[in-house]
Amino acid sequence: MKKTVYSTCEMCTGRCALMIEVEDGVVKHVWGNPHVQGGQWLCPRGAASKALLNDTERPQYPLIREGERGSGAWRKATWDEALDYIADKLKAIKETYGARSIVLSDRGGPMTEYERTFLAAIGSPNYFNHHATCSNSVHNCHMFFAGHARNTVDYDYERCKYMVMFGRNIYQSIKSWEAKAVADMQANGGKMVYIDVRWNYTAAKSDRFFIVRPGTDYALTLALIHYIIKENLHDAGFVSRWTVGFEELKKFVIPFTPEWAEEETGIPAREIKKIAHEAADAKPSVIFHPGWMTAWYSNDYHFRRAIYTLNALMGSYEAYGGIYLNKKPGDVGFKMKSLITNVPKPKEQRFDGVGWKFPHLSDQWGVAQMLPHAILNEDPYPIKAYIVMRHDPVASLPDPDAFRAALMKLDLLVSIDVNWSETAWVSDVILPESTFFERTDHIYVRSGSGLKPHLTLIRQAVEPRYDTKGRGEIFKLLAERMGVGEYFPYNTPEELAAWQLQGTKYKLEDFDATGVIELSPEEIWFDRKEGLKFNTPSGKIEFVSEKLEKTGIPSFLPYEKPEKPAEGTFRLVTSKTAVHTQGRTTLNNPLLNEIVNENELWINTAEAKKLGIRDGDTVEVSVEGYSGTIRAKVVDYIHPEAVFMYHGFSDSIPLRTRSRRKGEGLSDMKLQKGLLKAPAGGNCPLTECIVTVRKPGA
Ligand SMILES: Nc1nc2c(c(=O)[nH]1)N[C@H]1C(S)=C(S)[C@@H](COP(=O)(O)OP(=O)(O)OC[C@H]3O[C@@H](n4cnc5c(=O)[nH]c(N)nc54)[C@H](O)[C@@H]3O)O[C@H]1N2
Ligand SMILES: Nc1nc2c(c(=O)[nH]1)N[C@H]1C(S)=C(S)[C@@H](COP(=O)(O)OP(=O)(O)OC[C@H]3O[C@@H](n4cnc5c(=O)[nH]c(N)nc54)[C@H](O)[C@@H]3O)O[C@H]1N2
Ligand code: SF4
Ligand SMILES: [Mo]
Repeated sequence: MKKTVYSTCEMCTGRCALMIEVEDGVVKHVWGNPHVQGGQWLCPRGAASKALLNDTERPQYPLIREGERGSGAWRKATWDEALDYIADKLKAIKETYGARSIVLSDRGGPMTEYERTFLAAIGSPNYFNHHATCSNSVHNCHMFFAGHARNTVDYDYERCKYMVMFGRNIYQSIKSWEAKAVADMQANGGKMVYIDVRWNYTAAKSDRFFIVRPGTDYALTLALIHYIIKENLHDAGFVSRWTVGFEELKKFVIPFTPEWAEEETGIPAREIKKIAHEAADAKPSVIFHPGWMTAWYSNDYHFRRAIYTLNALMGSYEAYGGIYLNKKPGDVGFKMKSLITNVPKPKEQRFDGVGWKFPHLSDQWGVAQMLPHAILNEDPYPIKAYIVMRHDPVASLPDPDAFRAALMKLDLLVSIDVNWSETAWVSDVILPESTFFERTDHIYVRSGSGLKPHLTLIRQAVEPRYDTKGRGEIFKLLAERMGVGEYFPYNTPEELAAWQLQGTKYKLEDFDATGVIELSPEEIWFDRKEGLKFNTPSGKIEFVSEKLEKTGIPSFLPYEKPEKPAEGTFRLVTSKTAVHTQGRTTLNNPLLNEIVNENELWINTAEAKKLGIRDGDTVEVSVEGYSGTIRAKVVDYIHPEAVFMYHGFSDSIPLRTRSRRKGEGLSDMKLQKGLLKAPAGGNCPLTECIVTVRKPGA
């Protein structure tokens, strides 16, 4: 029998809408959902998702550790046994040290209700997610700047006339629906300026591309602000209605001329002026795209404020072709029940200092890199148990040896994953989750549904291939064992959907036809004269934020030159290939591994020549205490101060035979030694990493 199941892709967290073709209980093919946003594309990883379902090299039943942590000695357990084991330990830990000694992290995003509800229900405030290595500082900055997280605003790409992107490799670090929207923008005549420290596919597709000196984008944005204000190129009406602190901003940027920025960034002053004029001509249909990954520099928090300032100066907020505030179901009077809002919020202080030591950082994301310090020093209090849900901190945070060493001191470490993650490998219990083909999750408001909010969910297409369970069942069963089962008011995903939709006119079956429920047939735009909703104390965009200044952080930060690496040393820059997700997630996927299975170190041609390195040579890359070798890729289009490699690749898990094939390789995270730190925005400063490159024997 044939059927079509509409669902959501989980090969990364882009959450593209899927159409899955099933025949006689077997997935035949996976397509983008043609009913969503004019038809969804899939990237190579989405297209290869069937191989994850069929992979024999994923955990197939619950496992309890038998030997030393990390020794790879496991015993097969039943679900009852594994869940009892976890609950007994958690109860004992809670009894002795209090609920706050239990921490939980996940991948973040809208599909996290079960685990966050569980943690709050047992009384711990200590939820955090992966954002310390992704966009913490972008989120935290925009909260104080405009009262919104990064992702509660979105971009009206299709109608944008001019976009400037700073290190947002949109055509390679893909969210398919977003890449398509940008392609549509370019097809509609929109211009794209791209700024990166190296060439990549996005650079190739842009109208103008500039190689910037690593870590100096802040100088570029300050000069743009300086010139825009000096030449009166800004949207004066928007600025006076919707911002506070313009006069202070104007004064602050006086020294930052385009000529000064040319010295810092290497981008000619005339080009900086040209960007300012072109953007101003296109305003307000302009996007200064804040991107994410320049979040990995220490000065990032204020660089972000500067990028968002440019959008405010252009009047792009809530303008056609600009940045808009995401529309929520509440904006069309729709209310859906959620598990998490039913639980009282735990009141204790958090382990990571968020809300007290770091009053400007949000508990929505937390600061993961504080965990090792807290475990090892019992500061501010003992942490004894850690549940890791769809997150692999050992593969995604810098300095994995330091992180792993702290995990070894825990009384309980549990990983819930579909793969053998690096963190799972050192856990006490692995709970294998059913893949997104094999489970139905709770209903959520689809990200990217932006102007027309719509609901969707992951829906089960086939029976679980192995002895795995979905997260809805896992956390319900754990909650029952912990005596807080009342917060999980369902027995099946269908019952949960009915509970969520109670009091609305919808039913689960309403998702059958297209995979989504559109809550608004028309785009919703707020009135730019009176109706913008900035959740700041002034209700406006705050160039000057008294609230921020009260936490000891200035509204404006003077520019500081980044360190120039000494001869033979380089700033290590990392990012993603188009066919893999993050550190380990898809590396062992049989199809994707076939396409890309080896890493390279990009190095500038002139610098390579100085070091006697030729294209294809094996080179040694080191920091104090760690070194490894990798093949050199000698290229013209990378800044001479930087070397680049893709993230992940080195794989230490013997059971993953495909990605392990090339041995442990060179680990970018191990090179990022000592970077489990938290500068102003809460991000790990991953790019503050200076490595030595040499030809072995030279
Ligand atoms: N050096 C360096 N470090 C980086 C990056 C970089 O470019 N360079 N990128 C950073 C960025 S942007 C991010 S977002 C983080 C990401 O870091 P993580 O959040 O740790 O990475 P993910 O690959 O998204 O997934 C984590 C785990 O989720 C598992 N998983 C996948 N699908 C499912 C599922 O359906 N259920 C369950 N239970 N588990 C699942 C995967 O197998 C994987 O083990 O890494 C960051 N770290
Ligand atoms: N295929 C694939 N797609 C993905 C993911 C994946 O793992 N694989 N992950 C998803 C996730 S979680 C995220 S967060 C996004 C991330 O998507 P992006 O924000 O595009 O992040 P990266 O791919 O890390 O690319 C960062 C770029 O910043 C550049 N860069 C480094 N230093 C500087 C600098 O000083 N200035 C400037 N201007 N540029 C600099 C790097 O060279 C790199 O090209 O991608 C998402 N899409
Ligand atoms: S970007 Fe690719 S891997 Fe990520 S959700 Fe979309 S199709 Fe899946
Ligand atoms: Mo990310």
